[in-house]
Amino acid sequence: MPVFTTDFLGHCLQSVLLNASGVHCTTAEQLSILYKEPVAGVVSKSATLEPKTGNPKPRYWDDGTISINAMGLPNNGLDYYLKTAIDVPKNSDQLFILSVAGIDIEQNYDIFKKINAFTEIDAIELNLSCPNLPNHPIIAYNFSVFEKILKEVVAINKKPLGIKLPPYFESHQFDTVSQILNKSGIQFISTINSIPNALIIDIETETPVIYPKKGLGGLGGSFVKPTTLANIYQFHERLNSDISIIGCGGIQNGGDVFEHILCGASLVEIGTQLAVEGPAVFSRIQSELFDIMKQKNYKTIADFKGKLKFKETI
Ligand code: RRO
Repeated sequence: MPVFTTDFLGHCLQSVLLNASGVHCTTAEQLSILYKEPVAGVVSKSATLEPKTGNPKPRYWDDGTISINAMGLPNNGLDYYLKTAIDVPKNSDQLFILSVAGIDIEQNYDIFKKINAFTEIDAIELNLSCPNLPNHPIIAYNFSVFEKILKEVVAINKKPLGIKLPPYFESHQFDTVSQILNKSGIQFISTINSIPNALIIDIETETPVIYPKKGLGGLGGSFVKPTTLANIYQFHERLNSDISIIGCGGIQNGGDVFEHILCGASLVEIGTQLAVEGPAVFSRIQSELFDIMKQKNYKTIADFKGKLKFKETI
């Protein structure tokens, strides 16, 4: 069996797989179930300072391949997830990654002040890309606000820190965001969050499939994989080598994980497919990835990480 030598934040991990924040990670029970699977760790549902019920239902839909959601950050509040990090048993080499998403800038500062005291938090994923909060535009698309928040949060924070990014599309966006990230002092990025403000329609009822935001929601699943790969690849080209990349978007099988790693991801997050298939997805995908590595005679993740090849011109 191939050996995993993925080094992430100084941890030598037995797996490259994580759940995507938002899926199977809102309660302590859901997180405890994930730890029993071959995962590198878990990512909790993005927490606000106080518990939040989220948007009205129906707010999630999938057809087994793609998903759309406008959940609106339903979560049990920061204190709940800090307590969960202490209470829920895990293997010593699995990570607890706390996802946080202050609903405004000030709240992010309050959240970070509170987290510092908790040794059980291995890393923080700061979500600056939630697409579904009415009247709250995606912070990571406003580069001056993005830079300001990063600077102030890094000054307070004492934990390994990553940023969950929205998808970007233009090379000038990758240039600007990478410049901000390279001087920020963060340790990793997670790319991508769902593609914002998509619309899926049910022909029979002639309505959108979800209710909030007039049906507009974040798109996930197989359709988003090419956008994810392009984001991983373009950040891998531009970011300092000490900033790791977690890839997230459109993983359905071991081949998809292989592609994420080829583009430069150290770890990957699984969202829609976890919602569709349940926690058993992790052992299936892990063994599919091993099979591909075996066929190609790759012994470690480092053998192919970031090593995308290009065709010669004819
Ligand atoms: O809860 C949500 O509506 C949500 C969040 Br916070 C996020 O980051 N991404 C997403 O697709 N949904």
